[in-house]
Amino acid sequence: AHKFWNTQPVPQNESDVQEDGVIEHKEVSDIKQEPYKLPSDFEWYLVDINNEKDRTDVYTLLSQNYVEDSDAVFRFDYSPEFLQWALQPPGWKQDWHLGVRVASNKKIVAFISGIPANLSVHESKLHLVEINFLCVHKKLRSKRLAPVLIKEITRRVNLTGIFQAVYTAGVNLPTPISICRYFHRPLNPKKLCEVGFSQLPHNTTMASHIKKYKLDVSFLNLQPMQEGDVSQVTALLNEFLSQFEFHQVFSEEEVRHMMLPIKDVVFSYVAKDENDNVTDFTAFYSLPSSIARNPKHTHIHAAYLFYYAPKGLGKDQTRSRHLMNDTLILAKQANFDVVNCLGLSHNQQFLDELKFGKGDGYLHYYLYNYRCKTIQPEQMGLVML
Ligand code: YNC
Ligand code: MG
Repeated sequence: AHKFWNTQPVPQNESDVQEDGVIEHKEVSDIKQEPYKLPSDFEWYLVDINNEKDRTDVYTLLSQNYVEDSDAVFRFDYSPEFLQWALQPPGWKQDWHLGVRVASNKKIVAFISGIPANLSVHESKLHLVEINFLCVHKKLRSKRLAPVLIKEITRRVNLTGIFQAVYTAGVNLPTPISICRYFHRPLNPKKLCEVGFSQLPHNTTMASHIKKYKLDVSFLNLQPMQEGDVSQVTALLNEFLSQFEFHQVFSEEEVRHMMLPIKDVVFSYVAKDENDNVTDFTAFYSLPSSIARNPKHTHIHAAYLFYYAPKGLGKDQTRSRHLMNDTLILAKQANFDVVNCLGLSHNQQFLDELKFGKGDGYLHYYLYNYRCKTIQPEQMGLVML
């Protein structure tokens, strides 16, 4: 019984996904012009993410109220600079940076966002929005505010002629197109034990635990990605991703925005051959988690594996392992405590060998207003922030 989701154009159960296609056919002229009503005392507010005050206000809401682990110890702490980057890819709209404020004191107490993207789903091309950063202040939970945020962003997106969305969540809703497990590769195993993120295995000393995760040899001469690499990275990445049943499709402008390095936000590297052509690409983003009530540490500094493309497109598994080994070394050099990733696309080629451990969490992928036969994790080529 999902009071809200049962009213929405999403498959209501697994037996409803035999054939791909649009669920509900709508037109812009069918969409109402007036915003949905909020409870009195609250008002809609379009966030200006380039304004420092607004950016800090959204950052504060998320840093205190966004996604936590099941024990409420670790909470995502996306930085203000990260949010400024994540919310402004080519074609972004302020109309889709939707906040809710308390009318009296103008405090931002809820948020949801959308950004445009292109996906390929079993060979069909979808121009849609990625929905992310849905958050309601802890004091306003369970009051059915989330469905109002979802309906209002849907209305705003529909008014631009877009009728599909993709989103991910830790929770199970009607109906996942794919479920991917989280994996974790310790870089600072001692700290991860001190904060309770990992446990020292029985019959193991800290010294041997630390030794296990040492990284020494690097294989490829990875260098920070530069502007001049954008067109070759776009071609290489799109070719790699096109192997998967479900994948994002990038324009050069999107690669320029999403993949070029930004200090403390996104880290990306290329390997080149003797003719200076890009042969391999790898990227990760910085997403720390704050730690509740720890005397010694305030944050886990986590690098999340973003997109990559090895020479040979993953047909040579050794190359994939070498590329990821060197990605781990670069994350270690940048002072991250752990590299996290999902068990999707070709990641099984290196997870065991490079000592990633299985996590407790699973990420569910969903489509809005599009039916899609279940995607196996190894056929998933979309990584969201
Ligand atoms: C969730 N994560 O099932 P039913 S992920 C979607 N995504 O509805 P209330 C969710 N729906 O079951 P609360 C959801 N979590 O009765 C809950 N729901 O049909 C559903 N947490 O609403 C839930 N951020 O307001 C139920 O619940 C209804 O006050 C209950 O608010 C929920 O960004 C939430 O995990 C998540 O801030 C805002 O708990 C709150 O609890 C919170 O009474 C911590 O809501 C942070 C957190 C979610 C991260 C994310 C993706 C969101 C996708 C939203 C769906 C987009 C659809 C496509 C729209 C565009 C379409 C076009 C074109
Ligand atoms: Mg609520």
